[in-house]
Amino acid sequence: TNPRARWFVDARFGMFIHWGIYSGAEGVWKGEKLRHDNNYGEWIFYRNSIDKTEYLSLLDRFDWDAIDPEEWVLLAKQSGMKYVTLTAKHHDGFALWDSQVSDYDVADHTQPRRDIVKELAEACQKHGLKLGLYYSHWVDWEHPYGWDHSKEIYPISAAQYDQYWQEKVMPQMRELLTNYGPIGMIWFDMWINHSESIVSKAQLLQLKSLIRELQPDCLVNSRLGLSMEEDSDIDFRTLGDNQLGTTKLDYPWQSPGTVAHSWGFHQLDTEWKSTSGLLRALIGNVSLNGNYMLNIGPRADGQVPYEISQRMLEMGQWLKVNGEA
Ligand code: JFZ
Repeated sequence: TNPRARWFVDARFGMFIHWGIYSGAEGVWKGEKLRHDNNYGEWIFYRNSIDKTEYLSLLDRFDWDAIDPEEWVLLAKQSGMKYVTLTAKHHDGFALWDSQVSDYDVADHTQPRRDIVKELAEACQKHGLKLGLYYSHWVDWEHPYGWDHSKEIYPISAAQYDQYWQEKVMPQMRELLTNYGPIGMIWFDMWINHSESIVSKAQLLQLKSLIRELQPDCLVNSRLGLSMEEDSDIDFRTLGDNQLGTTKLDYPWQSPGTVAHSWGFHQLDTEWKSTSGLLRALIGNVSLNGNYMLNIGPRADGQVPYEISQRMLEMGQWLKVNGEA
């Protein structure tokens, strides 16, 4: 194993956090349900064709006094998890930190200005957990040239896409890697090969070089858009749905998972998995030397749904009795 990734292989269990403006919509927009079968609450901006400025009005539903990222870290710790990965920027393009690059960020829409990445980074430091940041590089619905499935909206050229890349992705990544202390991993999300996409391999390598330059210990997952086979410098592979156990993996890897179905909070998403089913998922991953990252979708007031926190705490209890935690 690549020495950089050793802590990650040993960690085994982490927390994924999907939280952003979409958490205020809860999977419903103007009385209409999310316009897609998969019901991913965090996709509502795009699925329901919401206007970029109107989308920001969902921030009125947020209770900024109640929101405390330290509570997420404490839940992770009590659940036996060793790291947390927050959606610093999801596909909607809204940054959860104080970004100088764009005013589509939380600091410019809160009074006093909030920086959720900073608050979470400090809580992780305080409680000894590693910090991961999800950054949607490939897809950004807010930027006029940031949407790769260009044909679905309007065509964009490679030059326009590169403009998005150079003026938003690169400088925002520089901010995240400069202003928040040590970052355990940047978690990218791209589920097709770059050869089928408007993003170029050169752009992906440019981004990876920036990470290596600014934070040499920071891990990069395969959903940067480069497989471990294509680039041996990728630190771990993120499996897709139903890939567990289909290939023997002799490098670090991880499965992300949810407690119900949607990643972001969704009021109609209530088919909760059982604690024993979630434990079997954890054990199934760990028995094959992998890693499991289980998701919370906090509400607009920052609260973690009881159905999620209860199951995670039960898993933490099981690990206390049976594991090394
Ligand atoms: C992506 C995102 O679109 C989604 O909103 C969420 O953040 C999730 C963690 O990642 O969705 C995916 C990407 C890849 C697969 C499934 C869902 N996959 O490969 O099976």
